[in-house]
Amino acid sequence: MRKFKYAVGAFAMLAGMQLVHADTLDIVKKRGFVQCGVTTGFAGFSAPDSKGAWQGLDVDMCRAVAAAVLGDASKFKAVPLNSQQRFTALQSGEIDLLARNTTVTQQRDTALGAVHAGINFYDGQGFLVPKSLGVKSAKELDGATVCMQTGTSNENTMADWARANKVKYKPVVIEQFNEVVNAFASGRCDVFSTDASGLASIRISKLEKPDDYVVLPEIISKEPLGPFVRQGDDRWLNIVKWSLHAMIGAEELGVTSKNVDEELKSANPNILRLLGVTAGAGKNMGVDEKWAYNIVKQVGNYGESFERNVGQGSPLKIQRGLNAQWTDGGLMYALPVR
Ligand SMILES: N[C@@H](CCC(=O)N[C@@H](CS)C(=O)NCC(=O)O)C(=O)O
Repeated sequence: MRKFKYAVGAFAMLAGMQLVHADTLDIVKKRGFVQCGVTTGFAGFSAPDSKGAWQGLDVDMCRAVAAAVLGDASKFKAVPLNSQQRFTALQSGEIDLLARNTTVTQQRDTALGAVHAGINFYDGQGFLVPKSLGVKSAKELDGATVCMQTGTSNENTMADWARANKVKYKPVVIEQFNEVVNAFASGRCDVFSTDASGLASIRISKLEKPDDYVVLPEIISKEPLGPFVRQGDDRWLNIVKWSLHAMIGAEELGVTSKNVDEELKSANPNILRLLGVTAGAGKNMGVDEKWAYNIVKQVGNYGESFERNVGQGSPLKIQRGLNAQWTDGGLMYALPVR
């Protein structure tokens, strides 16, 4: 009986330890796919295409991690989450990775059991208004009704900006994305305020007559957007972080989905290390040496992903701006693979 009790105790301890030390990399390898938290449908960043396949700059983060860990970018499952649900889904283990236009803030990075793994889009909060409102600048928004989504950083940023600029406004805050968009489209509020990327996406993909709307020139905050993982799992954090840096680094090195096979014979040692011809980086992370090769071959480098999803190859036509490479005056600066 006593022995039995000890055995049960030891088992419980072990189970507890396993929970604490849950190794997402092992779990994902065993499961065979990545559970990736995305939006409920936000064109350019994460939205299903006409065939139901999820596409977007953020979805490419899911695909890159699947390619790095499982050798196949299609081995992920998109878990649609609204703004309010996202951190709970990460905390509870429902998702391995949150890849969904999420602003890195000090509070989110420390107090929610989550930690960011890099920045895949530098953004800022702005305002979308119908042209018929006759407003040219955010400073003219005194007395306006402002639509925002529950659980976004946009609510607080708007409040801070309005206080600092002595602008009075009435917030209309709604939990579901489509409902808040409909409230704006039907004139229940004068203004939609969220990240500039969100405004570009809403204008093009959600409003019947995009030309009847205009994004005001003011950007009132920094919204660095990036993937998040759970705290306490550094091996997994590294995989997500380095998957992003592999995409950014490949662009800097001129390695694309088209030329990656030729680049296996490159004379540049940085390229040979990135692509696993010179071994080491994969072993360091517990994945195949072809991790970054698979990312670039199947998903593309950061610039390819940007242009295809939100840039010139997409309806959004967002300029690279801050998201250009550091060598082109932007902020995208890959950490070296060596
Ligand atoms: N970057 C901001 C805003 C992100 C956000 O959730 N934006 C909304 C409005 S564009 C959204 O993506 N909604 C899509 C959804 O809930 O499915 C944040 O992290 O709080």
